Amino acid sequence: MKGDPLDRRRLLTRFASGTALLLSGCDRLSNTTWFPRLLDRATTVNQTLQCALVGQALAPEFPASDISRHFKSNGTHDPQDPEYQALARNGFADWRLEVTGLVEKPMRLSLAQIRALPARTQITRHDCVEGWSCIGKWTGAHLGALLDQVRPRPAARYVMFFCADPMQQTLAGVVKYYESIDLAEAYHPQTILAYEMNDAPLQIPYGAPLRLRVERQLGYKMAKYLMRIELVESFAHIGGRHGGYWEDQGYEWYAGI
Ligand SMILES: Nc1nc2c(c(=O)[nH]1)N[C@H]1C(S)=C(S)[C@@H](COP(=O)(O)O)O[C@H]1N2
Ligand SMILES: [Mo]
Repeated sequence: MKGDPLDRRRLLTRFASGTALLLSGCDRLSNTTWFPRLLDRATTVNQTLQCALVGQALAPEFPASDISRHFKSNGTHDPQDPEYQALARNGFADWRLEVTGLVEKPMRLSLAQIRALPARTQITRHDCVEGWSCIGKWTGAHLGALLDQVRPRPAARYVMFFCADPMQQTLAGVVKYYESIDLAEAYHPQTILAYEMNDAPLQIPYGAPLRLRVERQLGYKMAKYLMRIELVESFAHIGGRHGGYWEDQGYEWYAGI
């Protein structure tokens, strides 16, 4: 922009309409019962600003022609957990997603019940912190729709995802993969619990039967092999206290791309 008034006006208009869009997303959040309370309690100028600036901004989406011919599987490819393996042998017919913690109505959902929730399909780029990217097509239930069913209690601030795959044996026992996001990210329109990849049921290397997609963050946030979701006020008492398996090893909790 070289000070050309037209360009500047265009830019400003674009910025203004973009902001309006983002703010309408935040508006929708403020109409929920829990969000204003979340802000009341936790309000920092920063958090409010973050909502205004990146609140509901969408991660880029791509045409079908961009889908990677081979999508890399990373981390766990096949959980070495007897309970998971028994569920897999049975085509996940007995698998249930437990939803617990700070919710009015804890639930145990079958895959069929999750498939019946409002869904979204998106073609997005998966960026791993190791430096590779793949584009894939994901279909899954809106996490927000699931949360609407269990009804987060006012104290809930984070959604924890507990996975089937053992990562480490410690003196305290087996450590399994886990992750967390905040409620604003949980209600983002592209945050889905994916059961399909490239129009087929999600395969084991990619997190069958259900994995999280959080498209504005790095791959390690997107927990595969989901077994349980728990709403919490804080993760200071969970695992290594940093909100995720890799966070406990020093990775950032907010892995924005
Ligand atoms: N349960 C579980 N989820 C996980 C991992 C893992 O090892 N276990 N690896 C993470 C990392 S680092 C990446 S890059 C992606 C890889 O997903 P993909 O196998 O579909 O490429 O899953 C993430 N989610
Ligand atoms: Mo990754």
